[in-house]
Amino acid sequence: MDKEKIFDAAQKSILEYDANRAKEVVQQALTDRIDLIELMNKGFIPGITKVGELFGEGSLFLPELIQAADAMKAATVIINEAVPDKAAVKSGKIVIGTVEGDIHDIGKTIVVSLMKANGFEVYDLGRDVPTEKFIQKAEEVGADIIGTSALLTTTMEGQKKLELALKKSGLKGKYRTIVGGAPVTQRWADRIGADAYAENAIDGIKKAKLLIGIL
Ligand code: B12
Repeated sequence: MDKEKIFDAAQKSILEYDANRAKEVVQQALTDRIDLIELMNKGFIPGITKVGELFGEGSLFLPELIQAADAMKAATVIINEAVPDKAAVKSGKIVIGTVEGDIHDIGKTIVVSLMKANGFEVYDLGRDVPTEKFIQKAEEVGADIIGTSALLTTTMEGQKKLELALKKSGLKGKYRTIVGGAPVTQRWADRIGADAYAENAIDGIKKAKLLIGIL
């Protein structure tokens, strides 16, 4: 199938809250050897972004939003599994998750896909992750970076809590931190003392590489 048609179908599957269709589109892309990261960037992400806008302006409600998110999740899970883990060219270890109290994980999961595709060894802690767990995992695996995602203005506090906990335990500097999520800004990162802020997944890769000095 034509590449553009697949991107359109991907976007449509999210806008129509159709998880089965979303999965089919990924399978089709796999068969047609279409770059899955491009499929994400040009198909699924525009779809969920549009859904977010519709929800924001009140023309779509929570039940639809949940279904759209499920469809997005179904696609990202298969993509994540299919994205080759570039074991031979590991560029750094990153522990990543969505902060405590926050169950938004679509954006974080996209970041995970792209990090993996760029040779990072990724430890994905999922969502609603307590501060201590980020630190514990980073210590366990000898991480270079800890990445946190926050989608609610209230849960952004979790990113601040991590900075404070790192300082308190003398680990600030041992791990570089990167923050992301729709309400998060560079200003917030500066304020809490995070080492980097990323606006989106692609920016996240760039910043992560800068943090570990390979860019
Ligand atoms: C989908 C969605 C949901 C889904 C989440 C499903 C899931 N599994 O993730 C569901 C339906 C469950 C949900 C629930 C809720 N939601 Co909601 N949700 C959204 C929505 C529409 C889209 C979020 C999304 O997935 N965007 C697409 C991804 C690709 O973008 P992203 O997350 O920003 O990620 C990108 C970048 O930010 C960056 N990034 C993100 N994280 C990280 C991390 C690192 C390390 C890096 C480098 C980069 C990075 O890279 C990503 C890819 O490019 C947003 C609207 C919006 N404008 O954001 C509301 C929104 C975030 N939700 C909102 C609210 C209020 C809620 C609820 C409280 C609703 C309720 N009344 O119950 C609950 C919260 C429950 C909880 N405790 O967490 C509000 C938040 C308001 C605020 N300012 O705090 C928003 C803004 C909607 C709105 N306009 O009111 N939600």
